Amino acid sequence: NLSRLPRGPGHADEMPYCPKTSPLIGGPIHVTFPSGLTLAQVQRKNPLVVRGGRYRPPDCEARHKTAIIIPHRHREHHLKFLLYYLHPFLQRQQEEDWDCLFFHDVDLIPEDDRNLYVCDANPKHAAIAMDKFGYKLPYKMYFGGVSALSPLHYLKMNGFPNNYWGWGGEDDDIGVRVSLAGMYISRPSLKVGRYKMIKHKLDKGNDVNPKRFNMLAKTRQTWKMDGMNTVEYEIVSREYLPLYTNITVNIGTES
Ligand code: BGN
Repeated sequence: NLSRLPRGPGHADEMPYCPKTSPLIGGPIHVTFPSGLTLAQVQRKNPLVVRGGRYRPPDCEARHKTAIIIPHRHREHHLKFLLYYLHPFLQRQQEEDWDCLFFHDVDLIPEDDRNLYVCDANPKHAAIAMDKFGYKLPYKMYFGGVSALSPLHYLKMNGFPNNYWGWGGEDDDIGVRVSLAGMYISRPSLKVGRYKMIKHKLDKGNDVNPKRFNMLAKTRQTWKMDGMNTVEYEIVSREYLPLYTNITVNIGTES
C-alpha cells in the first residue's frame, strides 16, 4: 500500500522523475558525534521531513521508495545520531517511502553518499565495510548491520527467525535463508559500503547466545517452519514523531 504524501499548494500533479543519479550526492561523509545534539536541532535541519519521519523530494518524482526499519531497545541516544546523518543522506538520494525495506542497526552511520538506499534484484548487504572490522568484510557470509530486502525477497525467505534470543547468529541465519530461498547476496563496493559504529558496551539483558551455533546448523530444517509465518508480537504503541515513527512491540520472552 503505497500511500501518497500530500503535495503542498503550488506542486503540479505531474512532475518529472528525479534524475537517475541524484545531483545532490557527494562522496565520503565525515562522521563525528556532536556533543549536546538534540532531536529538535535535527528537526530544524530537516524542515521537509514530515510526521512519522517521511520525506519526498519537493521538485521531482522519486524513482525509489525505501522504508528504514531500525529495531532497538533503549538506544535513543544512538538513534539521535543516526537520524542526524540519515535524514540529510536520504534527502540527497531523492527518495520517498517505500517499496524497499532497509533493516538498519541503530549504531551504524553510513560514511559515503554513494551507498544508495535502494533495493537490488537480490537481497543486498550494505554494511560491507565497518570501521570495527578494519573496513573489510569480517567473513564471506556476513549479512549483519545494514541490509536491504524487497517485500518479495522477505516473503521468499519466510522473513526472519523468531527463536534467537540474546546476542549473535540471527544475522547469519538471515544470510543462510537468502541462499536457501534461491537468492544471492548483492553488495556495494568496499569503497562505498562504509560505516562508522557508535562505540558502546554490550546491552544489559542481552548476553551472548550459547545456542546460536546449534541453531545455525539447523536453519536448513527450520526456516520454513519458523519465520514470517509464525511471528507473534503485540503492538504496544505507535507514535508518529516529527523525525521517525516509533512502534513499540512486545515480543515476549524466550520460551
Ligand atoms: C558473528 C556473529 C554475528 C555478528 C558478527 C559480527 C555468530 C554465530 C556464530 C556461528 N555470529 O560471529 O551475529 O553480527 O559476528 O559481530 O556469533
